[in-house]
Amino acid sequence: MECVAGTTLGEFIIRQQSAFPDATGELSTLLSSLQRAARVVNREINRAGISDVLGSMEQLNVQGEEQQKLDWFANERFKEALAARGEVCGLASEEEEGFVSFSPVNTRPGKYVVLIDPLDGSSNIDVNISIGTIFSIYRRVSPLDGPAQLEDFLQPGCKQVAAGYIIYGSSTMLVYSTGQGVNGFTLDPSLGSFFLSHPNMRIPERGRIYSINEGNYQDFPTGVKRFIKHCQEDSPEQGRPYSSRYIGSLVADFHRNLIKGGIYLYPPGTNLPDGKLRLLYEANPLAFLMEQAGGLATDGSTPLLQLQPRTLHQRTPCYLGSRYLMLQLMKTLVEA
Ligand code: P6P
Repeated sequence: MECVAGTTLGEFIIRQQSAFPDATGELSTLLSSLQRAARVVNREINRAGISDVLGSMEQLNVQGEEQQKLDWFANERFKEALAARGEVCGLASEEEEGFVSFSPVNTRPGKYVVLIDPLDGSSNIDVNISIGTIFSIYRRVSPLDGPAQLEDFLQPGCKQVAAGYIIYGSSTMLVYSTGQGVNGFTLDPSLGSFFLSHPNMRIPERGRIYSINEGNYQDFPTGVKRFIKHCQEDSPEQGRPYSSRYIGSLVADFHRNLIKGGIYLYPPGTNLPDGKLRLLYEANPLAFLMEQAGGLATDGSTPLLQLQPRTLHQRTPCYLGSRYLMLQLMKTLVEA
């Protein structure tokens, strides 16, 4: 599909939908709902220092993590936006213990379910580091005439119909895919619209960046230690060594590596035997984007998109990145 810069996200969604005659427009409306909520969350993030939304809610979320005020705010805005139009029958969120079932709008049951990390990396809010929203969309598998069921949410990542993220950074971007490649849209705050700024995003085949919390080095599997040693000793391009770049905000690390090339690693460890990242609303949507952009995504032995989820908040080891680096990593993991 021809990508014309200056195209708004809404125009792009409509043009992409017209490529599928059987499209009913419901997914397009769903994506537009996400866009509207993103604008509201973005405004609140940008005012965080002057409005009373910084800091903690003085309570733990379902993960046992201290819930930031903006975590709660973002969760409520996306939940409201997705419940309002009728395309979505249910939502699973990092901030909700169980999934939330939405009442049908105009008796028309929603065809889709959405899984979301409403504000990933929120511990970085108070220090003004980029944070993000990550979303994953599936067509429901339970009977259309009833409420959402758990099976609608526990589908393997390869069944996603769309996935993406919003990064609230030096500029605010919405990056998503419906399976026809990855496209990035930048918010023009003066107009309140997202404009196509990064058409057909492809991750560079190699890249020189590895992203991992090396503070956990002693805990890494042997293969990961060997891979890091390879990065520190080898030079992917004549004389230009690899660089270690780790922000500690998943969407920011992912977005940089998607554009510049590189690899993001969150391995298992003693205290986190399945790693830290959540399969359903962090690893799977980013794996979908990574594969759509020409990269690879694995848990160290299986492609992430092939994993059969067991529970809503299950964690997974997560390796995402440029094809060359990922093949190097997997070779090292097998040899270990
Ligand atoms: P660590 C933030 O809490 C997050 O989920 C991701 O955004 C980030 O990549 C990761 O955790 C950082 O974890 O253990 O390195 O601080």
